[in-house]
Amino acid sequence: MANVIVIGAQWGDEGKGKITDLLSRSADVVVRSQGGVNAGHTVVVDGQTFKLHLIPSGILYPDKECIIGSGTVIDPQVVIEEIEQLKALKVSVDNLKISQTAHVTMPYHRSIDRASEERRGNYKIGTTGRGIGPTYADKSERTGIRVLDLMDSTRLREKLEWTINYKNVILEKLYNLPPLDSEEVITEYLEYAEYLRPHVIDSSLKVYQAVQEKKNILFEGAQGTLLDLDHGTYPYVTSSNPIAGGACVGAGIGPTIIDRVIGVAKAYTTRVGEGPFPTELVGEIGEILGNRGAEFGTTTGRRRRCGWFDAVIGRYAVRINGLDCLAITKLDVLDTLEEIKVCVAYEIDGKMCHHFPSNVGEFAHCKSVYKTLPGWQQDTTDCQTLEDLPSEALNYLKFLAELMEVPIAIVSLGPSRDQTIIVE
Ligand code: 2SA
Ligand code: MG
Repeated sequence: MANVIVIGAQWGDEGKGKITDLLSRSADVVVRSQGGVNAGHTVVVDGQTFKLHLIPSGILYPDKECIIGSGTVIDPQVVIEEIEQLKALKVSVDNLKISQTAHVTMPYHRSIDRASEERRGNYKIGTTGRGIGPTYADKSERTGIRVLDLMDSTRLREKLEWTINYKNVILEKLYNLPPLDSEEVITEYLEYAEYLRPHVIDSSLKVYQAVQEKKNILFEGAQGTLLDLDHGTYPYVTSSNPIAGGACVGAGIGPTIIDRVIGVAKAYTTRVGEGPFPTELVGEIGEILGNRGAEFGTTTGRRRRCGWFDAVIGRYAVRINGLDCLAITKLDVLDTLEEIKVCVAYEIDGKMCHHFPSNVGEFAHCKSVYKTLPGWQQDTTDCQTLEDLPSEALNYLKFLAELMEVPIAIVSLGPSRDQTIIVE
């Protein structure tokens, strides 16, 4: 197992939750490095469905240490709700650790996220409205509140009195929203602080100690490569770095400790929120994928846009993340289709393009060039090995691996743990 990063190779929702849950079995420590409660992981264990937002899915194993790292943003209210839900389902959270240098999402972040989206009109991003962008913006602007501020009531009061005064000007003058009462917010957050205090640690040190003790560490990515702030489809991205490099930054470790990077991709493509999507299917097949794949956001319940597999994006994810291999999920969703298309290249202004264009203007008007493959029209949900798969399904997988020039190590054929083929 060693030290492994799992990342999303598309626009998020690739089924990372299931894959990390699977890999968690051989891990001693599971780390979330970036993102906040905008993420949504659905894990099904023994018929029970767990919807997790910030807590790593490794929490479902009592013997794993789960760390919410420094590069994440933490909405204490949501995390506490998540902890309470787990406790109600008799899942222990004693092994949950929260970085003291992670940033905290405050009520003004959520208000500003929603209000600024509204103000953008046609230029809106389609955020999850969870205050993610404004929390990271404050981090960059150096006006953020960190978990360690939350743990010190004097410092919290000092910082929040100043910050809320400043944010109230924005809320009132720019967005015509009611101002926040700093005393109320301070009281609320001091209660959260007491609840979370037993979990708060120096996370980078903890991860390093695990490295020294030769423990197996799994870095669990949230969102996906194309939502990366630097390398995604800007501005239709999230405000963190979901790519493999982001895992090192967010966890506070050096890249030399990473042994393997696994990319997770659906057998087709989905995206939530606004922004260009070359292989999007707006007609009947899009509906079939959406319904068979239950393509609704875990966090916001929004319907996900669906389209064919895009190998240009796949190759880009291989490059940007240095992927060693791929996990292909939801192959079974394609079971009923007569034929299946794969985007092998783009046509941009009459020119063929095999590389993902970093100019979003070009990306917005590129046309997909497809190769059509025969479907298998058979149920694959019980297949346990590659040999069990219909030959067309196997050919489809081989074609994807050839196009992306990386091996496929895992194939997922349904939500439960046993609907999985491990190739190597
Ligand atoms: P934000 O809220 O600032 O991070 O939104 C910015 C863009 O990033 C997209 N985004 C996501 N896309 C897919 N899945 C995500 N998580 C949830 C899930 C989504 C949900 O796992 O199901 O429930 O709607 C996620 N988080 C952020 C978002 O759509 C914007 O395009
Ligand atoms: Mg998700």
